[in-house]
Amino acid sequence: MTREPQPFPQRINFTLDGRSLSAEPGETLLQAAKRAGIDIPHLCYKDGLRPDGNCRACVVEIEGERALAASCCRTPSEGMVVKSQDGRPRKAQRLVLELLQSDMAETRHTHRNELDQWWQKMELGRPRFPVRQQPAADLSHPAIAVNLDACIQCTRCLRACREEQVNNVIGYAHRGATSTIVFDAGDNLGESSCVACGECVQACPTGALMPANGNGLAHTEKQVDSVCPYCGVGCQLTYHVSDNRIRYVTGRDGPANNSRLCVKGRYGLDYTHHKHRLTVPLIRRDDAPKQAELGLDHDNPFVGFREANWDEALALAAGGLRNLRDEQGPTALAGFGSAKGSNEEAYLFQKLVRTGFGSNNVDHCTRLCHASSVVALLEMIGSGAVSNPVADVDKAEVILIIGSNTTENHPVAATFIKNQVNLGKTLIVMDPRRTTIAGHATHFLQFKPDTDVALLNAIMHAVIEQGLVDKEFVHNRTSGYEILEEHLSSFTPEAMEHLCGIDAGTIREVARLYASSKASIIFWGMGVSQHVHGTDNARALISLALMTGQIGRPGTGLHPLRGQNNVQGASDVGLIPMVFPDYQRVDNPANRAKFEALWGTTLDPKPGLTVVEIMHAITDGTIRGMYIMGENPAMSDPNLNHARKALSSLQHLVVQDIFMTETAWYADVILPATAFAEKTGSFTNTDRRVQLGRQAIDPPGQARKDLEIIQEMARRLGLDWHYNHPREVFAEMRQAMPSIAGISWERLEQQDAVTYPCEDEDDPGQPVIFTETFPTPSGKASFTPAPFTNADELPDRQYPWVLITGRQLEHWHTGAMTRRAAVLDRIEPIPVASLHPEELARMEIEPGGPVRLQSRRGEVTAFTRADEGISPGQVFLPFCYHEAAANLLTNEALDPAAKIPEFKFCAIKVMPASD
Ligand SMILES: Nc1nc2c(c(=O)[nH]1)N[C@H]1C(S)=C(S)[C@@H](COP(=O)(O)OP(=O)(O)OC[C@H]3O[C@@H](n4cnc5c(=O)[nH]c(N)nc54)[C@H](O)[C@@H]3O)O[C@H]1N2
Ligand SMILES: Nc1nc2c(c(=O)[nH]1)N[C@H]1C(S)=C(S)[C@@H](COP(=O)(O)OP(=O)(O)OC[C@H]3O[C@@H](n4cnc5c(=O)[nH]c(N)nc54)[C@H](O)[C@@H]3O)O[C@H]1N2
Ligand SMILES: [Mo]
Repeated sequence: MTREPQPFPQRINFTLDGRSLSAEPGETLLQAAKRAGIDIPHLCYKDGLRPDGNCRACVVEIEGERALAASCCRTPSEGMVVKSQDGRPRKAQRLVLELLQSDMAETRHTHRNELDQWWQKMELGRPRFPVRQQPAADLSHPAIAVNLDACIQCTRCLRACREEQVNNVIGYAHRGATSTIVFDAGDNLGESSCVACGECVQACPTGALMPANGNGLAHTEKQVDSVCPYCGVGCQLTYHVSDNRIRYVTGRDGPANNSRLCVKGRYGLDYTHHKHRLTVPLIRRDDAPKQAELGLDHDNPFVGFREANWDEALALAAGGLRNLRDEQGPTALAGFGSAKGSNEEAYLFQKLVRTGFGSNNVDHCTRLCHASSVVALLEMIGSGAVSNPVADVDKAEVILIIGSNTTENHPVAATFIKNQVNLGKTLIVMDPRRTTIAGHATHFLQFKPDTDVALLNAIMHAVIEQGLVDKEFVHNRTSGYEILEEHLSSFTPEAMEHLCGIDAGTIREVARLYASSKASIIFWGMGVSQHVHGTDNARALISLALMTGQIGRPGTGLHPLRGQNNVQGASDVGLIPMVFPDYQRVDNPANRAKFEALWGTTLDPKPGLTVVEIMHAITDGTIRGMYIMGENPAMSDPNLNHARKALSSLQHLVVQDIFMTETAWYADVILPATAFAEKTGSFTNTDRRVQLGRQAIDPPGQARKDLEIIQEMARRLGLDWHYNHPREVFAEMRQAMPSIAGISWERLEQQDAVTYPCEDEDDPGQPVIFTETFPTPSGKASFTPAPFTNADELPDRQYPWVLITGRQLEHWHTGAMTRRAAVLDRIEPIPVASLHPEELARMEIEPGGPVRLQSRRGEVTAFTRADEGISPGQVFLPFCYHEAAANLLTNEALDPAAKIPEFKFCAIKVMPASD
């Protein structure tokens, strides 16, 4: 490709207060001054927000102009002469600050009041003007305190809320002296549609918006840069710490979040300090029933356990596993590692199972998550990794989201998508529920659950029909297209519209938009993957991208949004039964030889069992002992009555967690581990970006670092391991994993984020992949046609409703962490089931009233929420509430290729709780 020579960007020379300065193109006077170390007061301006120029604190005098100019909005022109530090502009600046200061109440809500800071810098005296009438405080929101007596109406909060996060809650109302910010239609914040992302708090210069409960007032001793422990977006943040407590958190300017956070990252980290933290090793008492028929009593969780010292607990924990291994062979054991832990922890955990237990029976929650996406991706394009980072949406013309409730589950990623919609991009959302992101879509396809393949095949049919196949891409970069084309011939939009519930015209339009745009990108989530035909759903999506050539360039590709903060990393480092680190198959002799040499041992050539298969193997009596670190299968596995029975029938169970989880109740030994903020490690986000989580506080009581505990276990299983720091584990990982060979620990410490593939230390990392070839033997991608099939269990007369399970913004999976985070639990304290209001009316259930949900496998009672976004005949139930555990109802039927269970569809009955 030949490139036009780019003219060197012209810098603009101008004079400020007698100094010759030069500005970058587009740079404002204020920014150029700041860079040169010249202080011009400013309040309504904040880096990252659109300059608004409303406060006039930053006015400057420009030679030849009569009116003073707001330097935050004005760019210099060549030869401009500007004055900011004395005379007319300085007088005006002082007057503005004085007027604002006289409106401030006596009480301060923050120590970092920017108005006060400028006030001191400019050495101003007491304001001369009378104080205005002060508005009352609004303390109705659990996360955010509103004290408008400190508001200077700079509208930074409004821009943060509307333009940055696009949550559209804060507005500006009234005129003149009564003008004020408002929430929605003037509601109290607590009753408004606020999602508590706290971006407004971070933006507010005066403390008018602050963390509730005075948390933001705390003086902190140290600040520690880290990342968020919740989802795969990988937001960088800073902990503000004093007395070994995280006092509050601010967003850091990381590549995945540009300083933005969501409610969990900003207000949800106090689980770390919760009184339920495990602080001492626990051992099941000899007199306690082994079968854990203690009842699951959340008010009395420690019944049946006694405290032990570490030596005793570790001896028993590892001894029980060792005995089973020696007596019954390696396959009597299995391990679940964690996608909440670091790469180093996950790497050592799978190495422990493979070299200490002696089998490949190691898996983790990825099996319940994107396993089907990964199977389809590996099969068709040779790699399970995302092709482009989320941030690439700025280069896309069309953004397609399917089966992902992005605003709730990847909230910060969603902000970047919403930003693009505001710039006029096309957003197509496909989901059986009208979620918040659907409200931002230009095209929302509320199709029938379980019919992804019908809809996607019809879209592909329409692509062919409209002559929009990218023939050159298909020819050069793929094989097997003819079989796909033939397969699609019967999937006409007309034939599919009744199946999927989307009219043929819309199918054709969406096909045209997606296929003909310069760059289209697809994001998908659990709505696609968690079906018995999840792999086929993903295959259809991948085929769509391949046939239209919408992959392999900036702004165009495939992005299965990764869920847990480190599910990408845990998978990469081999916490999967069929593959060693870097997806090297265990049944390939060359791979095995390589790892046998690296680890100095012999390895099992047989792929191990997956999560749900392990539960079945326990029931069958083949697996007798387990080590579970940082997972809560007694809440997160399907058909819990079965899974819990299996766990309780284990001969020996070791659980390593930070809380007494439902899973821990079945344990023989419980090892108290450290929470995210109490240890250091590397984590890989959904963009394939490796980032550092840094230790900020010490663990409580006798809790120990996961990395240490794994090693203590390993030594007692006969392995001579001595890694003194995560960096030593990372160094070994680099030897085993070509994809991260170029990332050193030092580089992570310096750069804070490095994207892989990163082959050597000079490689800047590759955010966009598959640009020339696909990592398959032929270098080409291949098509796998997907047939349309139904869910395993369809509604019938006895169980006529469809149950969809999933998530809520404020809670994390099984609730272990977020239900112990005060603000999050206050916002969503009780189990809710969402139903269409007409259905509630028909059953004469008041919204908020209790409802009984029953499947062939179990029953729960939850409180209803009227939601027009869900279709009649369907119920949406989050799985975070132990009082109404959704997985008591779900079906454990598996996708045959990926072994992922069908969390997204099963048949239930619904009745008022009184029946
Ligand atoms: N707040 C919060 N955020 C999280 C998590 C959390 O627990 N809480 N968990 C993290 C993890 S591990 C993951 S995997 C992600 C998951 O993130 P998402 O994939 O967004 O999660 P879900 O809520 O499970 O389901 C997504 C959507 O699938 C839709 N759906 C249901 N049935 C179908 C169907 O048949 N077809 C299609 N196409 N869609 C369907 C649902 O209506 C729902 O909107 O979130 C991550 N982020
Ligand atoms: N019905 C239904 N079920 C589902 C899903 C669904 O959509 N519907 N989604 C599935 C998906 S996608 C996923 S990813 C799984 C998630 O399932 P799980 O991984 O089982 O769920 P979590 O609640 O995230 O469990 C994490 C555990 O790690 C502990 N923990 C946190 N930090 C640390 C740490 O630093 N060290 C240690 N040792 N422990 C720690 C927490 O206390 C918690 O017990 O759920 C699956 N189950
Ligand atoms: Mo997940």
